[in-house]
Amino acid sequence: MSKYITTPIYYVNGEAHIGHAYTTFIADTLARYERLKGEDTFFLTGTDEHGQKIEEAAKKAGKPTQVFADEISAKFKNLWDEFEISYDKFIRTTDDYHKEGVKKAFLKMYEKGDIYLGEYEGNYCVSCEAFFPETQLIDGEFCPDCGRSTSIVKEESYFFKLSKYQDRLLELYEKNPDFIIPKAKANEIVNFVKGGLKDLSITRTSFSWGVPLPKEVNNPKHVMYVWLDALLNYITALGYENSQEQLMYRYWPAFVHLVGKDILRFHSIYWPAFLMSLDLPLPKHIAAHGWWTRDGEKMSKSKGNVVYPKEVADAYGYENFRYFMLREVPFGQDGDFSQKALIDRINSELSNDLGNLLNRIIGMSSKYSNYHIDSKDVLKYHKKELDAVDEILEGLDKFMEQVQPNRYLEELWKVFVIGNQAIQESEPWVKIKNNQEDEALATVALVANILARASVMLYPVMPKTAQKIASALKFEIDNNSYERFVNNKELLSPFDIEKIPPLFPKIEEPLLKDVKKEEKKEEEEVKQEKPKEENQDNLITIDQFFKTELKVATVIEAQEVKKSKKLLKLQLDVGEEKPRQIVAGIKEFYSVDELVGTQICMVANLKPAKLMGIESQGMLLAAKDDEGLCLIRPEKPKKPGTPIG
Ligand code: ME8
Repeated sequence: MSKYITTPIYYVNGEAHIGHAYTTFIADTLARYERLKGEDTFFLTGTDEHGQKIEEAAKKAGKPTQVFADEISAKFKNLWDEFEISYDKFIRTTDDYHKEGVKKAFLKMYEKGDIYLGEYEGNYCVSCEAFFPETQLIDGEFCPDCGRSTSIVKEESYFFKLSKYQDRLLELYEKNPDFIIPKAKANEIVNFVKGGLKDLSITRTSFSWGVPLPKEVNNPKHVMYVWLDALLNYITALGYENSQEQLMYRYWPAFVHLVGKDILRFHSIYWPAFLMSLDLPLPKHIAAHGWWTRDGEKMSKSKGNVVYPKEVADAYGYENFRYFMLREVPFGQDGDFSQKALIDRINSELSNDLGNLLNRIIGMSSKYSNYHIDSKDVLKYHKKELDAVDEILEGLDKFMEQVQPNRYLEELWKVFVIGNQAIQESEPWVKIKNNQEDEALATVALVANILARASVMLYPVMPKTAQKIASALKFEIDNNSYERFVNNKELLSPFDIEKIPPLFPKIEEPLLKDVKKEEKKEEEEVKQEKPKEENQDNLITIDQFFKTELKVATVIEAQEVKKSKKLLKLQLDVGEEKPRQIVAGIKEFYSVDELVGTQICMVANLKPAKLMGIESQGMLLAAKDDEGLCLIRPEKPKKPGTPIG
């Protein structure tokens, strides 16, 4: 049976970060695993290049859209090449064959009566390229996914009859409980579909950077909605309706589409519905992973805390980084990147458990047998240990099938524990002295065989490292060695082990600059610079001071700003006709309840500004030091609006 594995195609509006790397590493690991087993495998990745978001990003960069898309797409491809990602095809949605395939699919759905012309009005988020019902918007305006402002878009649009497929979709989820991985995520989707599916607007007239409709439809104003265009990449890459179509017969339906949790809905509802409309078989799994943060915080360019895969890989090693990402997080759950966690895993699991085991047998065999290792007595002295290892290895397959690389690695590591324990318990250094050479050498050979089998299984996650271990043990990792050592449990033929340098040198301290420490340093520098400024010309006249209108105000209402850790929204009585609204960063220091009814002091003539999209019409006065923040308040109650000065 063939296995077709895909990543999402990445938007070309920014550089790849660890979120993209994570999906790609998992897909690459699955593909390598399948090939190792001898499965006919096709692994697809690529870039998603149409839509308003890309058009706007190109404009901002001052480049023609295609040139901009070419540049960023090439960056993704180069990055994956540096990581030696073993994709079979890199698709770009601006490729001609893709655009032709998309038009053909549209026409098929149109001729079938699944597409009709209507009018769409809705709240559109340009960043997510998606419409959201009013009920889902935050504060009636902001996108529930990314928090950015949405705008009302009204336009003529073609619709796909998604509602027609509601029952078939529910049947799909019911009959195939592992269609969505992990299962916990399936409930959300089932409930969403049960809540009722509206027909889906699948064309746009408000911008032009997209695939035009097929000429038969004769409506050149429209381009295709980017998600219809994007999802179809999974079949156009296999030559859907063109001369390469034999790939379609060979690999479709996909074994798994790997996605992030934010795009699960598109893949588990829209995509199967499109395929049903095209009368094509459905993918076996949609596997959705969680979200990565850095040091517990959401990554964002403005915070400057985005983790770029190449930076981490250059500092810590490509495969160490890849191992960390796959091992750190149970598939489907959110994960946190921190240098501490990465260093801990490198030092304890890679260096202590695995690297040391290899060093130990290189060291012992150099002393006891001039590097020669012979498996002849392994079963005599260590059958129990080898059986335990094989039992673990036999259980690994299901973890890859269920897309649980972390569980796969967790289990695999148990065999290194068995190897280390065997050495500890049989103490070959004592046996050698007591003339029990056969037994001592059998322990060394046991560990060599454990490492041989385990390195084959480690290969999908750490290909080069695994090959290094194998070459020290004088074999190559490929389908043949998988058959020999893992499937048929063959023992290594006699060989001379190669003395290789330690695979995982210990890491003493963080190798990347730490965002938080850097921020602190900057703050310190700013603080230290301040007195200099004061000594210079920063005295003001009394007139300048009175340009600032300071007033007493009473808090009449306070509310938390959703999705913000710091902000509260206050309604203040400043003695004016209407209350003033202020957004202040005091949520960590004051609760809503303790503010209402109290008085504060404020700057009343500041130009209004927007914070998280909410207007703030002034600023309150507060003092902040290392111990926290306190509000500046009148000593006795004063009439709201009383001037200060
Ligand atoms: O969504 N942690 O592209 P994309 C984990 N073009 N994963 C993350 C992440 C994070 N912090 N940030 C993003 C698209 N991702 C579409 C796909 S497929 C037909 C079209 C993941 O470049 C995100 O969940 O915005 C998604 O799976 C992937 O990166 C691509 O995101």
